[in-house]
Amino acid sequence: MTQDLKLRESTEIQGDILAGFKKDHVTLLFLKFEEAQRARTWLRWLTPRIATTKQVAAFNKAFSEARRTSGGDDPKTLKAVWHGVSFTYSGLQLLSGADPVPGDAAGTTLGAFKEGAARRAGALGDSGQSAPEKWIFGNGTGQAIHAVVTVAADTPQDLAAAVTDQREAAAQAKAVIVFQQNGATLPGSRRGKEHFGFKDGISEPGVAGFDEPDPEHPQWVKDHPGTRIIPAGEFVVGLPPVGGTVPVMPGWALNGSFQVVRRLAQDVPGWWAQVAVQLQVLREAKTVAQDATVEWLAARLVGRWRSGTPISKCPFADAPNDPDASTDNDLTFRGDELGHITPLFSHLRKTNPRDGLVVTPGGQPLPEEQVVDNRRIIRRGIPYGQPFDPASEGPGGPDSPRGLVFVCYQSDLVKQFEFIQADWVNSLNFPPRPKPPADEDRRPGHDPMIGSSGRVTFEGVSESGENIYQELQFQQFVHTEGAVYSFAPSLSTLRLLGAGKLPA
Ligand code: N7H
Repeated sequence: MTQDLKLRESTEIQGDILAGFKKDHVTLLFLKFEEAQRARTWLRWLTPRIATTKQVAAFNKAFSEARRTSGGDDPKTLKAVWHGVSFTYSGLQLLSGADPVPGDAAGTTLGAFKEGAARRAGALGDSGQSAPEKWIFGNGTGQAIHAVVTVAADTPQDLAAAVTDQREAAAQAKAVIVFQQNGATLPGSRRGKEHFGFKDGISEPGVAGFDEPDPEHPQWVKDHPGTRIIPAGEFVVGLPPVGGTVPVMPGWALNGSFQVVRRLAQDVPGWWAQVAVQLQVLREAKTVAQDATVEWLAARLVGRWRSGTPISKCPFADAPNDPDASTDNDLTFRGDELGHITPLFSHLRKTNPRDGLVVTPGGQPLPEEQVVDNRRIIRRGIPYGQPFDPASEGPGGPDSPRGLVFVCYQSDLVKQFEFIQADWVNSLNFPPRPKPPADEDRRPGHDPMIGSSGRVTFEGVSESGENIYQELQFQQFVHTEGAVYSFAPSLSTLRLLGAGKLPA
């Protein structure tokens, strides 16, 4: 271990943030405390059980090595149960008896944290069926949430035992379990995929001081071409972010990270039926080849085929048996400024436009370190519910609840998660189309995977080589059913909170 990777040794930063629990079975418990003293006693019991970055990084390394030597199978004897904890604004206030964000913090990450997810919902497109009044947790009018406990395990049995311990501890502390959200990786060939059927968790930012740089391309993580190494301060408060200037933050926040939790329901048959309908529109308008398939269009909405293979590399067909293609993160959108290969509205370009941002007609693409590196998030989501089975009338059937427990970490809620959701996913104009004003009606539109309902512009090239386009109307098949903004503090802060103190 080199001195440069000292974050791998951190016993301060919680383990899920940089290392990632990476378990197949996860439960989130949303707790509300009735009384501060009991909450502090509970936290003193919980703190020694919270996984540190050092523990999780060492385990994940040993696990990967064992898997490599066994030819790719998961080592059955290497198991761990991990715990993480985060607190809402009112949770920190209850534990410490002090205001964690005194004064006016409007417009900053502390302001967003103080307001909470429900009050920020309007700007994020959470309206109609996704409106906070309909949420099953975090809605601001029902039970308050003080803490979110994450329990992660390799087997359902280990998870169940650990969750029972947590429920007993909560009962002793007279805490109410406002909601329990279970999640699990999908079984069999769907493992690693989300419910629509696409491989997830491929592109995560590398973190300086945690991930080893590639000797040839030090801007990338070793053995992960294309995975850029981002300054750790983008994810952990108090460390240097992009640009090097550490923002002034309260003492309790140092070595912690803001956590976003969103329960995102997915209507799988609805979404796929919509893709089939839109393909028909494109065929009738002769904007796509007559033999284009539903899979072909779906891959363009994501930016990758189901296997994970990027369409920028393999535009014509998936490469499901090529393991390198399915984890390929060495993508460029340069030369595809109009989105003829990977559409501008694709989920990939909406959430990480990489090197494909061109703001002036005919201009040069903007460098990623200036415009994208400070907008990254670390995603730790996991599916919930039964996988879709069209033949089932019970669990697995079309009406059975399913979706993604979206979890992400960042050092700034406004600049990172909220910006991606509001200014990229739900912006009609993002990524900007580098064309003169006459083409203004060709706005990319919302992200048709997760964005609000609306228009997107599909662009292509006719057989005679002309640029052609077709408007499509997309309905929303991903809905927010609950959301929480919380903060995962350092181990030192947890110990102080257990004593009723809050470092200012
Ligand atoms: Fe997305 N999906 O199945 O379509 N996401 N996402 N996401 N997402 C990604 O690269 C999906 C959501 C990001 O660096 C992949 O890991 C679904 C939210 C980011 O190239 C797939 C839901 C936000 C990336 C999905 C959902 C993001 C990303 C490709 C909700 C943030 C990395 C696999 C139900 C606001 C982009 C991969 C990059 C990738 C899907 C939600 C962000 C398949 C189903 C809410 C930053």
